[in-house]
Amino acid sequence: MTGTDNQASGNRMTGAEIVLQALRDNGVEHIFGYPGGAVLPIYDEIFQQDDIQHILVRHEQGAGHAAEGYARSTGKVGVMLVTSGPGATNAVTPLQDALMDSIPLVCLSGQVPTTLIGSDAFQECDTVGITRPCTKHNWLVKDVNELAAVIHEAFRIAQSGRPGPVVVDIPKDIQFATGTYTPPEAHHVQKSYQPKIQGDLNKINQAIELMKNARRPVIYSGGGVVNSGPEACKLLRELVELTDFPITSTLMGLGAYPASGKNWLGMLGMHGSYEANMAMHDCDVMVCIGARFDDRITGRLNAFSPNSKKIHIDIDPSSINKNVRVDVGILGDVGNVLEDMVRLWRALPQKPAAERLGDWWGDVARWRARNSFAYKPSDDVIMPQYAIQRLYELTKHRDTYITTEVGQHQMWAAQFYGFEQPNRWMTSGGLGTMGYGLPAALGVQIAHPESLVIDIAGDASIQMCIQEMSAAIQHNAPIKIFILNNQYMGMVRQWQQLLHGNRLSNSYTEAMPDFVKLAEAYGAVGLRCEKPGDLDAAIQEMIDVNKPVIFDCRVANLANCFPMIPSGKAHNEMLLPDEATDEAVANAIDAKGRQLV
Ligand SMILES: Cc1cc2nc3c(=O)[nH]c(=O)nc-3n(C[C@H](O)[C@H](O)[C@H](O)COP(=O)(O)OP(=O)(O)OC[C@H]3O[C@@H](n4cnc5c(N)ncnc54)[C@H](O)[C@@H]3O)c2cc1C
Ligand SMILES: Cc1ncc(C[n+]2csc(CCOP(=O)(O)OP(=O)(O)O)c2C)c(N)n1
Repeated sequence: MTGTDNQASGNRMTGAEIVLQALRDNGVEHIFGYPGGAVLPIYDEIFQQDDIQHILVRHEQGAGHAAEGYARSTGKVGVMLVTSGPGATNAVTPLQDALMDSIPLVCLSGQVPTTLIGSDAFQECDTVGITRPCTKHNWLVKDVNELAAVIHEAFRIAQSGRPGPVVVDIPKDIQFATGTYTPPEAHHVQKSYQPKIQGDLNKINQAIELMKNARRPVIYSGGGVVNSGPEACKLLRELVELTDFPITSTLMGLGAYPASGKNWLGMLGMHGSYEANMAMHDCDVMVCIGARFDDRITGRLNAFSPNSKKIHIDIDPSSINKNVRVDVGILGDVGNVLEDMVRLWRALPQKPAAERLGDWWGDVARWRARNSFAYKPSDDVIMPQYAIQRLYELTKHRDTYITTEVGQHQMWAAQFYGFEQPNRWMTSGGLGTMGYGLPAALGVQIAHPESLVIDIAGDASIQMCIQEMSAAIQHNAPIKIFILNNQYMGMVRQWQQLLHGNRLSNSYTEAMPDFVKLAEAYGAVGLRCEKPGDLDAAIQEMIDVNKPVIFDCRVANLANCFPMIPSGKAHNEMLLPDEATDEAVANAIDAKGRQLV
């Protein structure tokens, strides 16, 4: 009997049927999961219907990251399904990842029967206890008649306000029990969670006043603009056009304003551009839109943008004044607040004179001329930055989505791949989870089957969730894994070199697998490229193959990612490429005292 038949028979259903019907009624088309004893009734229901597609992954961490990629690239809620015990504990990393990056996820987990809870039953763990700190909210459902309402509420909480992950833990006897299904329309929302989305007009007027009189303004935008949706991104572009303020963005906000836009300064922060960080340091008015003053952005807090008035738009009250005290805090959804801001700016009786920003744009031009992403090109060896530049040139006119793993390659991707639109860039920013990119690419490809989906990876990170190649093959997801293979945990090696006296402790990837053979073992296509002159043709081959590909791009082993603001330093103390210590690179030794160059 399908869920629809069940509705006809007076809304009486088993718990497992309720789960499927609630997913359908919340618009779910895909779920990412892995079965086990405590979720078998739900899997049995999945078997008997075909309107929700289940994507079988190879590890629950993969299910979570795939659901994150799916969510970020579509603006919908990502759904994962795991069994009790190890299934639930394996889900912890993606839950925390989604919490830190504000990604809406609903995780359904099986639990041992209610009568066995607390008895150290087989595959029992305290899922709500373990996931409480890494979710926005979680529930253990003990009454089948509450199951539908809890799932509807889970979807509402995951996507409203500051988006985030939620867990619904469902004991096996509740999945078997029969109860009443209530549709979302009949569901009474919890009064205690009603995020404020409309900004206070007085505050917005105060912000306009500061912006109007600014002589050295900067817009610092973040992931919250992408969270708010395409309309918010349009309004951001409109605000920049109207005010002519320079704009930078965090790693999480890339694409909300186009990289080709004339006011674009590039990403800011630890590996951000010189012009973005100098503008943040020297500005007199900072307009922070949907960003959270992360430590990768602020550097040393007491030296952060010392002379500016700060405006902060955020939907989460706990985000405002958390790390940095601001002068005007506007609580609300970015889209709504920007709509008011644009309207009020347009209605100003006297527009501020454009010339007042002349000197400031002069400063920006000088900083830009510093060319802080410069690197030494080579004809013999592929420089990692060059590899990203070529990847960008050969894919920019296509319908492309990029995911990443974590490390230097992630930062080079952020620096050298120009994002023109939001929701095209999926990366693990807050938790920095190696292993994120491959399953996230799978999730993106499931949502966008016709698009080109590329995971820009490092040789170490890719080995953390490599098993999902098998899921990609099974589900005909032709994802491309573009590994910048430098034979090191490059980001760790860079820190060891610059901050730990060149002692490269355990950051060399010995016993590297042959990635081409590995791809073939999974039934995918393996490609390798070692020479700059061969790169374009090899990338083109990767694009043209309609199958999953692992591309082993052999790059310079010891290239460093600059600029870099060392931990605890201020924005104007950043290390630039030509100040990099070539000597230090030359003197690097590994744990066995071997010279590395
Ligand atoms: C190796 C590594 C290096 C890194 N280096 C850098 C770096 O150089 N530069 C950099 O920028 N980052 C860097 N990061 C990422 C960094 O750690 C943070 O993840 C990132 O800076 C946070 O971005 P964000 O402030 O935009 O916040 P997000 O985590 O995207 O948070 C969004 C903010 O917007 C709010 N919000 C959400 N939805 C809405 C809405 N609808 N309306 C209003 N507000 C909303 C949220 O409450 C939150 O405060 C690095 C990460 C790694 C792993
Ligand atoms: C799960 C996890 N463990 C450890 C780290 C710490 N870490 C950050 S970057 C990095 C090295 C990444 O190496 P690789 O994937 O080869 O990328 P590269 O920096 O060389 O581009 C490590 C170990 C992490 N971010 N995530």
